Amino acid sequence: MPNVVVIGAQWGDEGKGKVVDLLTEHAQVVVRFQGGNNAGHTLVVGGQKTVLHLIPSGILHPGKTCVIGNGVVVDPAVLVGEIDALKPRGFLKDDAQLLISDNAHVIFPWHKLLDSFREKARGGSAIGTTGRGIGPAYEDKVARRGIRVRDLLHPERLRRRIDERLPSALDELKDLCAQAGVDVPKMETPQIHAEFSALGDRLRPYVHDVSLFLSEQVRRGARILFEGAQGTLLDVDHGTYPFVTSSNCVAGNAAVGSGLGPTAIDKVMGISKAYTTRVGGGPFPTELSDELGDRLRKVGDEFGATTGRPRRCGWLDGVVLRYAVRVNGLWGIALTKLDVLSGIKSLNICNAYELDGARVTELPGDYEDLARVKPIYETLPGWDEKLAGVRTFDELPEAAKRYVRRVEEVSGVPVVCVSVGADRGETVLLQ
Ligand code: 2SA
Ligand code: GDP
Ligand code: MG
Repeated sequence: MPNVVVIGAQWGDEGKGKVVDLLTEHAQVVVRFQGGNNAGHTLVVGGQKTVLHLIPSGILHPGKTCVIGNGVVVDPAVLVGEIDALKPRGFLKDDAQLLISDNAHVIFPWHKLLDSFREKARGGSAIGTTGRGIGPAYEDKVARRGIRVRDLLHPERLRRRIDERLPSALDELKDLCAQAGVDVPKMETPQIHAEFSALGDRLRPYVHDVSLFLSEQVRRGARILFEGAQGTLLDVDHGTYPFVTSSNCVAGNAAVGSGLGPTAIDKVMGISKAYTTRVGGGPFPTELSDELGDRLRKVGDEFGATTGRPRRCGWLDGVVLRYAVRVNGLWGIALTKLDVLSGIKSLNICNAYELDGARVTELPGDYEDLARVKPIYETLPGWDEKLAGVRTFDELPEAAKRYVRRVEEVSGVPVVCVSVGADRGETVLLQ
């Protein structure tokens, strides 16, 4: 297997964690390159479930190196919690298995407070963020006032940098708290400094120049897997702006967010559910706000892996898939959760939209237009058989085979793998 980027082809939660865990067998290094602990990546191995938020989904494989790249925003308490939860279970025995970029930016308490209070202030037009401080942390990075993982290791610098940032964060919070009619939460440099330098001490053994490490691995011919978080339609440039996350989720960012050149990437695999989900606000043309949507949520267990929020569910959207193929340069698709569609009499796939009386086959660029489109569906026969035991393409019911083949035609790229259950083994490889 060459160096592969695995990205979400929809609005996230496509099953990237499961696919990355599966592919790790064929790689030596797994890298997260964007997002933070807004992500929830679920791995099920032998019936045992692990949800990861920051540590790459290769960590259940002993001997594989997991890397948190410079493009990630790190909540150090969450990361320490994740490390501490893995170790008693026998994972991450060797600390050398985890590397954190010294250039990754840190999420501080003001980021989380700003995230939550701003969402409250937005009222009905809220983005529906995860409240983890992701947006405000990326804002500080771009505004050139962020504090990085490397700063946690230098107490004096850290104190100075908290001192520099805290007053303006408090000013904004004061306004937001006044609007919300609540007291401003207490935040002072000494407490934050003590807490974050202690966390820095805990993380110290893992902090490295990740770009240097990765380039050395590439030179030696190690196979690298890049693990995307969220999904293409949540990308800050290419998603349904402004209902997006604050990082680039598309494959091109795998290089930037890990400190490698784009020539290190060989292939890009997109992950798509056999239907569509979205969590948070924003347009979703194929959403099913009826019993069928409820059924997909129940059978597919569609609840946020980080916040527990119910996910919005709908039919597969071919316009979205083709767009994901284009902006990521997808070579193939891993189609997940096909099992969830069992028992539905007929299945819709959206192939185009109607907008102001015209048929459009590309994604409208403005969210207000996307909110107005009417999906144009084609209907395929469903199947009753349960798919969890299926391991080869030939074993799939004819209607399921037809559905998979239609996904290939609509998207224009091959389906390279079909997932029929949450467990690592519940997978059908086509290529
Ligand atoms: P944020 O917190 O600033 O990144 O939120 C901005 C938008 O991005 C969406 N977003 C996500 N969408 C799907 N899954 C995500 N991870 C969790 C999961 C979500 C959860 O795995 O289920 O538990 O709720 C994720 N993270 C961010 C978010 O909903 C906003 O629309
Ligand atoms: P990620 O963010 O893309 O890693 O996806 P999440 O972990 O947030 O959400 C995917 C959910 O679907 C998790 O609960 C997985 O365990 C589950 N899952 C993944 N693949 C399949 C599948 O093929 N069938 C079923 N039923 N569940 C799956
Ligand atoms: Mg998720």
